[in-house]
Amino acid sequence: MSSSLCVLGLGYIGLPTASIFATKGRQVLGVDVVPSVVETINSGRIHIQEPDLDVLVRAAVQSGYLKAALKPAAADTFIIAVPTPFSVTASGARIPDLKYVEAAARSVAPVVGAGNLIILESTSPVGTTEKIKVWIDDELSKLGRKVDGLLYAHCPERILPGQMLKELVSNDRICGGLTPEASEKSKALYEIFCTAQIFLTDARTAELAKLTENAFRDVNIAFANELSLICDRLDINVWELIRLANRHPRVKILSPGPGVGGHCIAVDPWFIIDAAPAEARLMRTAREVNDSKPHYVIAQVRAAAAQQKNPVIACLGLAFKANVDDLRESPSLEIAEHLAAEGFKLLAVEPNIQSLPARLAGKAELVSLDEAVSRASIILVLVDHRGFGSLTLAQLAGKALVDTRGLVK
Ligand code: SAJ
Repeated sequence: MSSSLCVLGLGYIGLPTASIFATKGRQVLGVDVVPSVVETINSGRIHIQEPDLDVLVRAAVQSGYLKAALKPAAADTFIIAVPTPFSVTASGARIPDLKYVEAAARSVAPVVGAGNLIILESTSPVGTTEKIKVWIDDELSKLGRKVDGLLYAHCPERILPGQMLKELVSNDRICGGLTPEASEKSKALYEIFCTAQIFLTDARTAELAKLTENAFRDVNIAFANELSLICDRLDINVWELIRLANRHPRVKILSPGPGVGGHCIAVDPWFIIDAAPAEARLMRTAREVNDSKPHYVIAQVRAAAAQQKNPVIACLGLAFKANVDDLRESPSLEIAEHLAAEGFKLLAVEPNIQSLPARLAGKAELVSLDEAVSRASIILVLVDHRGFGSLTLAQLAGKALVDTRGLVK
């Protein structure tokens, strides 16, 4: 197929996607509204952290197939990969905020041409792909343009931060068009780099499928987190319990932790809950269980500190999960921040960052694992980073331990 692309949004999804198409010899214009992002990418560098992404982007830019710009230009295919956050209403309800998707959709109206394919990759509430068509039609009529045969599809990304480049190629995909032709054309496009199976459906099913995957994981993590509270109450080791229960051939309990972070799992279930509040009872409860876990951990640390004279707390890990440097929406950072606000002396260990984020700057010291373990009286394990795996109970003798990840043996 002819194949120039315009990718709107050069973040965690748009940048790898744009780059991989470029390395397959497709002319790609990456669009971002942030000038520094455009400059960084055009110089062959990256503004986000993901293993091997720097190499891919450098190759894509040096080949001449990937360029970045602030505004879209004509292309055969437009891929929208901008954020879809939620906003919280005065009554506390969480509702999806489609302002970035709408702005991206409207921005392509001046440059779309007959038969172009417009793909939404951003995780979105059911009905968003239909809205994109309405927004573009509206913008075209304002511009007095008539463009025939535009095709629309939702093709959600499913790649796991930390393993994105591998999963981009090897994960199965779903292409859900507003018409069968749009689904087929999308499939042909992703076959350029995707070596796994690509399934066709309609746009609404594709939208709900993506949300469902993350809601499924949220509910299952909530089950593990709830078990950890039950086990604490009954004085049972939750890690041993899960290890034993998982010996059943049809049981696969996930791991408890300090809460659920990242930009996907803690957000996407709300898009389902907002659309079907009366029915999505389990998903809402799961969200509440996972969101309350950081407060439970803070209370555990407070209780340990109450037993000591001058407690010094070592927070092991600030990232939202193991072996990434991403601190956004991190329950570990939320816990550290709360403890600092309560006036505790805090040592933070986060091997994946060079300096503390603004939220903790001046309120904690960023130190090595060895220094934290020797100086602290309370060891709070928040992230199961590779480098923390060598810690032993014997090493921590005489100190209080709050291990949210079951790391220390
Ligand atoms: N977590 C636990 N216990 C577990 C597993 C995870 O507490 O047993 C926590 C992690 O520590 C982290 C959070 O959950 O705070 C989310 O981590 P994750 O590794 O489960 O997922 P993400 O957010 O990095 O990526 C998810 C993935 N979705 C699924 O696995 C269903 C990924 O495939 C999606 O592409 C991504 O969301 C997305 O962009 O939607």
